[in-house]
Amino acid sequence: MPAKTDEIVFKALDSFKIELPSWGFANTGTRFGKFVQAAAATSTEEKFSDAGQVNKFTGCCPSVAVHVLWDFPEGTRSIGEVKAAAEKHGVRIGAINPNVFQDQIYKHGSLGNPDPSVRQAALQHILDCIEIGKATGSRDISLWFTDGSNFPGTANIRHRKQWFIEGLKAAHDKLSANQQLLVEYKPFEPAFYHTDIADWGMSLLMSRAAGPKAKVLVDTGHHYQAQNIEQIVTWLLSENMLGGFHFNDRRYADDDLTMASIDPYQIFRIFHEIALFEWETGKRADIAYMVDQSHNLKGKIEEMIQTANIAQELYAKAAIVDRKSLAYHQEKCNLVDAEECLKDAFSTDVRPAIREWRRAKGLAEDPMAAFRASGYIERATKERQAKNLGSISTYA
Ligand code: RM4
Ligand code: MN
Ligand code: MN
Repeated sequence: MPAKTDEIVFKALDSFKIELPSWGFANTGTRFGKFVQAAAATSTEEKFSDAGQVNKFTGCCPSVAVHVLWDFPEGTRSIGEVKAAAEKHGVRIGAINPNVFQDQIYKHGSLGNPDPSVRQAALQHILDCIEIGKATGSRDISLWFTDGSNFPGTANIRHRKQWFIEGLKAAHDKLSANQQLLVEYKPFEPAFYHTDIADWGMSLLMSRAAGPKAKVLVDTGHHYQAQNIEQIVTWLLSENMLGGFHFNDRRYADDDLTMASIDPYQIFRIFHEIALFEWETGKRADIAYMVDQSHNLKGKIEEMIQTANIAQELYAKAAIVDRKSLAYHQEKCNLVDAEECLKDAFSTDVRPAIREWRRAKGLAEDPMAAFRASGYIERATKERQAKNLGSISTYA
């Protein structure tokens, strides 16, 4: 690989961080059942401990997104304890995810519920999360709503839209100067007729209505089949409205499989559009890269290391696209040459350069092998198996 390519890869990796979700370390399953893993995290502290391992071996995952209901059992009263646990394991608390979907009151929605007292309760929880974010120094409040309906005629879609705007505005009002709202969309599930924030356009309108510190969050699993996600990404970038990503892969619906396991070219194309935007504008796109996966079958820490590895690899491949040639070929409508520009970069084996980058950073060349050799999983199994096998697992 030419020295120049190595240099580009090094620079790209230096700037690339991806946030881990606390919920990726606990036992999860499908609606049909859960296969409990003996070594899975059983507490918020154990989730941080596991995330700390991923960061220790990959060097690119310094922060952990938290789900407030699952990680802050006492709400704002848990802040001190949770903060201390993160510090102890060398990770930072990242995006704060409110949970306005699990409580019984949310059967017919949260901010879009026809009952004003439920809307108020949902707003109050989001405001508590904003306070938690202030206390933990987290910039992002990451909002995902299950709101919607299952049957035609059962909900007033326009009223619900208005209630959402009111709620998001009220939340936006309470942000500190360095906080922001990320508004996630999803076309269906759990609602199967209409979802209040179903696609990026709705999310964009909601964010704009909420205020200047609200942006769109793109979860790669939250689209209809065949949707061109990288086009959404470029449009949001050009509108300065791309706030962040939840990465995962899918084949059918919101499958939450390992990032790039089904279609690595998809993630490469997303990273390429971001790199192209940064190259053309000369400015860094301020994007929260986050993982949102559910590890039901693979070992959770191993799956997360695998995810961090592939994320780095695809980010590096996107960085080495010959953008000057690409621009030339696009201009001349040289279709084959333009396409080959992307494919050349995608086909380049950047792994030797990544290994070298790791060596230079004092990291293990092979994070997975180093983790396996560390004995961590054996220790965790011993410590946690009684709790895991003896309890009915929850999504938290
Ligand atoms: C949703 C969505 C949210 C995540 C929950 C657990 O499908 O992706 O981002 O917080 O799952
Ligand atoms: Mn998500
Ligand atoms: Mn999802």
